[in-house]
Amino acid sequence: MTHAISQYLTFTDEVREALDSGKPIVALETTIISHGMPYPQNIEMARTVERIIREQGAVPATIGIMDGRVKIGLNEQELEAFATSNPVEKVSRRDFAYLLSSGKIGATTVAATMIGAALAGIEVFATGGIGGVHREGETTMDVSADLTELAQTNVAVVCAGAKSILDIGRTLEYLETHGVPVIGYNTDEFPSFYARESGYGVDFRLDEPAQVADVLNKKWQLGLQGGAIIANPVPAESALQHAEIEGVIQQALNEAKEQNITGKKVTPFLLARIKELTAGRSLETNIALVYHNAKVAAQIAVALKA
Ligand code: PSU
Ligand code: MN
Repeated sequence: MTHAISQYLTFTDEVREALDSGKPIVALETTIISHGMPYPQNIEMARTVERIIREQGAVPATIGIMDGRVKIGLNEQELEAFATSNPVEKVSRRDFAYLLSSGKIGATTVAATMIGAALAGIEVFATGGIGGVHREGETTMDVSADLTELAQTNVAVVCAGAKSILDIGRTLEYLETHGVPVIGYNTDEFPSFYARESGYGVDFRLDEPAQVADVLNKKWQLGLQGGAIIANPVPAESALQHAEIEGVIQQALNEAKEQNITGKKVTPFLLARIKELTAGRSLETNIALVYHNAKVAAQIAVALKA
């Protein structure tokens, strides 16, 4: 890493040591903590996810921006700050340099966490769901910067697919155009976050961490730039039914439109309304799928070092 880059990164001792000794590491995002879930479930989730990754023999690196630095790994006090501070900026690629310059606290999205992970040399990242092409995105042009990041940054993102607040078909078309492989982990169908199904297939199905690691190694060894999506469905016992969540999503989308919610506020607004409208059931599902993604991501990170 060049000095120009390293002067902006701060590592916890645990992550520094793991990088130096070639141990498997899994990156985690902070937007899911600051903007994706309410307190105190967010801090509880953030701690548990790190524990799950350690149990699998990998090291967690939760990434966020604070004090003009990209933090690669957060200590307990820093995790608390992301869980409780108000406001915390939501940082995507566009916002990244401004946040460093301002010294404000910024929670990184999938896109910005991929940037941080790649700068640090971390290849695997676990999250909940990715952003994508929004419904009516063909007219609003609301397409998440997560997709353009996946097109260019070499990090594998383990997620439970994309929420049906998005246009999943167009999201997959976008990923295909930009050469991002969508790997179904133990599934032939692309999952829709709360539900295990979406009606859309995946590009390739793989059932073992070593198989995923082999594809990633070959892709990157060949210099095929960009990330990959490892789509890991929510465990059946925690899943919601597609039909059951669809009405709630439609209502949340209508409200966002009525209230003229635009730009980066759209996704947090929809997430919060869905949680309210399902009386917290969606939150339980959300937490369960993040834990499952963390476990699978850690297994893939371990396989990549084997
Ligand atoms: N989808 C979720 N939960 C989340 C997000 C998306 O189910 O917390 C967050 C992620 O950080 C993702 C971001 O990168 O929202 C996408 O925001 P936007 O649509 O504004 O790009
Ligand atoms: Mn958007």
